[in-house]
Amino acid sequence: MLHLKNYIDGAFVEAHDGQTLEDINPANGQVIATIPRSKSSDVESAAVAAKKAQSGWNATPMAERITWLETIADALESKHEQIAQAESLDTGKPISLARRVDASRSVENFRFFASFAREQKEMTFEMKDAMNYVHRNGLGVVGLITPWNLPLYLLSWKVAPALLMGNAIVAKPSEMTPLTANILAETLDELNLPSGVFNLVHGLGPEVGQGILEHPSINGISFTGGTATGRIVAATAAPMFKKLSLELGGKNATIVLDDADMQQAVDGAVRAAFTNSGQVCLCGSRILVQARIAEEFNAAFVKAVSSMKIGAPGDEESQIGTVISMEHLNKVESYIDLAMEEGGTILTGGTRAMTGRLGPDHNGAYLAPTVVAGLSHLSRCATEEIFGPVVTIHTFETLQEATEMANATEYGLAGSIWTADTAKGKALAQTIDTGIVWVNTWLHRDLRTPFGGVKNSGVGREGGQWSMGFFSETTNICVKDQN
Ligand code: TXE
Repeated sequence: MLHLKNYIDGAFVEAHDGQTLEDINPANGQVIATIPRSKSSDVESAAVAAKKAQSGWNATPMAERITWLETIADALESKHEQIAQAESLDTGKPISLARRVDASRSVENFRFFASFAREQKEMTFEMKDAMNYVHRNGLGVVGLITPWNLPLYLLSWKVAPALLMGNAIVAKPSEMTPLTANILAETLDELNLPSGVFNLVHGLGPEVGQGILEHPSINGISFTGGTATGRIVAATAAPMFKKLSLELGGKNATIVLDDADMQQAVDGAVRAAFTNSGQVCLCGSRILVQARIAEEFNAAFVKAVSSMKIGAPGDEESQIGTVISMEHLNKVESYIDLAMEEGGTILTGGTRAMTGRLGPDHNGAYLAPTVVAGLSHLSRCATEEIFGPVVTIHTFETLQEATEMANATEYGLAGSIWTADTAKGKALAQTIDTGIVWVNTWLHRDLRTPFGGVKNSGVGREGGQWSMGFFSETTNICVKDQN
């Protein structure tokens, strides 16, 4: 069993009071590791170290910071398999997914921000008698709070631009998935990143997370997690005038028009619904199908879903592993019960999986991918974020109806449209109130583009210049001509 520590001011340390928490393997309930159960005094140490280190880091030339990102990318790439294994163990996701998505994207995040920054030109505005130079300084110390579904993917998505722009960091990963944040800390330590530039404090949200939100020396907060927690983050940080980026939940629609390529739409809808057992904020957890093809689509979709291979996270063949914990499994199952009460019909799934299996993966948090039909698009199951392998399927007649149904939730993160007519798809996309809509694809990301939600899915945008903007203060230097 591993005993993880905090990483503060360039050293691995226990929580001040020595308390620990257990990190549980969702596939078998066994303890993988202990982590410090830190408190606000540990956050204080991290914030002091970060504040001390930040001015030196901010003064490091941008070109050197870019080289740092490239060096970090190379070092993480050399640990690709270690990262994938740790992520699969911690989250219960299939190892193939952890390799393809989590480990690869974590490396790519550092590499992307390095190459993107290299392409940037200094912004200037010329006047008749003066020149204006737009300058970007680091915000100062930033707090990065991240969830359990894509642990290092989402942490590195924040760490890379934060370092690039000259910030020092106090990071808190989810207490349920601390392993890969620890690998990142070990990597930065091995590379001798200046002490205090990156600090990692493990523990619970209401203890460590809250400590970060409230700390007066932490100037900005980038948070990814649930909408309910996002409200607490905003309520705490806003009166302190901290800069805030909130990436919150989603209830995304997959809209299938009657001219869509059937096979492409089915494959896309399956991937959107069940990648990472539906535990991606971008997952398409509501499928809206145009009436003329509904019967054919539903049959093909259910067939594809019921043939997905559920298996142990470490099994190379698995397409669906566990959800994050037994507690979360209970929450997801409560939505299946609710679907029955709301008048729904289960077309496939709805039950735990792997329960009869002997061996170490017995009794894990496995749930068969579940498709529910017959519910109103206004039902709770069709409007609340379930964040598990459960999808509801609905029918519409006109495009206007599709828009109304897609927009009938408090969320506005993402969505996808499947059609042979891309112009029609693009026009329909403009009527959907979400931060991103994909046409004939899903989770197809260009890291230069703005990423973020509308309505209760978040505040602010990340990606390319938006991340660089968030993690900096933009100032103007106006130099008058001397002649
Ligand atoms: O997320 P939390 P949870 C959704 C999903 C899920 C629900 C709850 O619907 O079922 O949120 O999941 C830290 N101050 N998403 O409870 O609590 C916490 O320790 C500061 C969507 O795991 O939002 C963790 O590091 N921080 C989502 C991080 O916030 C606090 C991904 C996120 O945890 C805190 C995950 C506090 N008071 C869940 N309380 C997405 N959009 O991708 C908790 N935290």
